[in-house]
Amino acid sequence: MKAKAKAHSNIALIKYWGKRSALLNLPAVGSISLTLDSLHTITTVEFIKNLKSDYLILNKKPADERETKRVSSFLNIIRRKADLSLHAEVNSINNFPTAAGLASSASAFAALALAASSAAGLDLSPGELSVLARRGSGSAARSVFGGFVEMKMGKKDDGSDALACQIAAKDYWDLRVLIAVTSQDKKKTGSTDGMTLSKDTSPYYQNWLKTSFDDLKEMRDAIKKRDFQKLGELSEYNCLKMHALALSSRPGLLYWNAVTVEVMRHIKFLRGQGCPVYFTIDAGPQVKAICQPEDVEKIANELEHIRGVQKVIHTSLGNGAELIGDNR
Ligand code: 2P0
Repeated sequence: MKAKAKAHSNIALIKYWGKRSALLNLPAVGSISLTLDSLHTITTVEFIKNLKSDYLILNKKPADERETKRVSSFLNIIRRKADLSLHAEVNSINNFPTAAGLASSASAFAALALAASSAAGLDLSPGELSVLARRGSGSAARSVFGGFVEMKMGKKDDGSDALACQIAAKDYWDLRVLIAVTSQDKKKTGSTDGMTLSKDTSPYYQNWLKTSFDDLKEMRDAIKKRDFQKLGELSEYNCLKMHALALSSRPGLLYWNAVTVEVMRHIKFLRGQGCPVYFTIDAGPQVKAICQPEDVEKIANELEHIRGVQKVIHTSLGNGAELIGDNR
């Protein structure tokens, strides 16, 4: 009753911001992402007889109560499905600093969904696994798949059609992402709370929902045609629109710092010089530069020299979640 799984993080080109149901964690909009090879989580789950409660070790340290509770609630979903009453020991390691404001819930819940469901004896299809991972974190539903991924908002109340699917595998198009880390501070408002606030208070929320369909359609088209300019322009547009929504919440949510803005400006400047590079930013201060392999070196060098940029992480596209090691 033990299994080990690995899943990669992802960044959304068309963002998920807003829920149509908080209870089942159903997104109010679809989203499109790239799975990232360099950022991953490896999680081992073992259901053990006579264990009094679930026990979580995060990055080699016992997790705090809040984190343990979140994982335990997620395991309850699996226990119900598998008709299992045992508690589990969960050991999870990220190969990137959790506090660095890089998405960790996506890779964490995708790896946990696969490891825990396998350890519980469930044999889920990738689609079923994506539905399960979504219950832990919306973005985790996408990390079940590799390469180019679309998350469907779904229409059903039970959430069975709110799942991700692969648009294209990573080898379809060799894109690169350079992550400019501008701060290691923990953010004050997490995504879940931020989304609720935007839904409840932003005067732009309904238009965000309405315009999401066109963005998704255009992005699918850009990927189909391998049209880098279109993919990049649309990523920036959708990213800025999401941040405008966050900013227009009450009180306003500002996820950027001064260096974030400086990096955005520099990316625009490089583009003006004929270098094809575009940015996207999640609910945090790090900037992700999207580019093509031939421009990686030049762009990384430029970003590293911006004052306040702490480091630049290079990544190509990664695979979906997979079982690793000896699973019994
Ligand atoms: C995204 N984000 O599409 C967007 C863009 C952040 C900004 O998905 O509440 O941690 O756990 O479902 O998955 C982050 O949201 O939120 C996210 P929950 P999650 O990547």
